Amino acid sequence: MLAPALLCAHLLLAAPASRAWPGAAPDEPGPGAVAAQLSDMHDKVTAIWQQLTQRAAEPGAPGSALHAACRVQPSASLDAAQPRVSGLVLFRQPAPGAPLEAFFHLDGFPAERNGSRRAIHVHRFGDLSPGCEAAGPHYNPRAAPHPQHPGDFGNFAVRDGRVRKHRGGLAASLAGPHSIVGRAVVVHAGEDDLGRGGDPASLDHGNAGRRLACCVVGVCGPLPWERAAREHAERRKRRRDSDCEAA
Ligand SMILES: *[C@@H]1O[C@H](CO)[C@@H](O)[C@H](O)[C@H]1NC(C)=O
Ligand SMILES: [Cu+2]
Ligand SMILES: [Zn+2]
Repeated sequence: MLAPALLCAHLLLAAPASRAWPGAAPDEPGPGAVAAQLSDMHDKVTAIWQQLTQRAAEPGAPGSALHAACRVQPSASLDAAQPRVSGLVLFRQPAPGAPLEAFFHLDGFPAERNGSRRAIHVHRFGDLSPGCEAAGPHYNPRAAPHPQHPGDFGNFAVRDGRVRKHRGGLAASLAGPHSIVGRAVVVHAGEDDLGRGGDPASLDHGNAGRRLACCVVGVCGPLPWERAAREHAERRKRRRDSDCEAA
């Protein structure tokens, strides 16, 4: 029972400081102030959680990074006309609270739509048995509009039916109260309008279209990430070499 007691003590101590919002009347915080307070409280809880869980490993020390994998499978509810997209999404976070990086390896997009862009997001639920619709809406723990959800990864260009992409600086986390572990990664048929669609749905899910494929994020060891990083480096080297030959 030590941890919850500690948490409460910290929150009580933190409360007076978090009331002083610039521009907010002291006794009637507006909706913006409430959102800011919630956000501030989340940051504090995350910090406390980190202190409680980082006894074993210092951040940045070898072996302290968090890893997760998501084995992408075609949605069980697809009709015959839809492409069967599958692949692997890998995540690495150097420490809880640090920015997340990810590899997106996907195959099975129609080759005739070369250069098309497809949205990928983290959705709320991890039960995908009836199809990717069961993943529910975007994972949105802070009640923010799209595309400010932690798992709004944006659009991915398809080349020759494939996505091979490394992204860094992602807002999602593999630890803490808003961890994406156990939730779903969903690959869409369409492009994310990134909140600029001009309709309410745009601020909800970006009008990214059908759900082609999905998977549940699960904790894993460092080996899949190391292999993907090696392959990524080799691909870049090959591309550099062929650019040199062309020049
Ligand atoms: C698809 O596009 C990429 C560049 O975006 C190009 O290198 C490749 O040759 C194209 N493939 C086809 C089949 O047109
Ligand atoms: Cu989505
Ligand atoms: Zn979103």
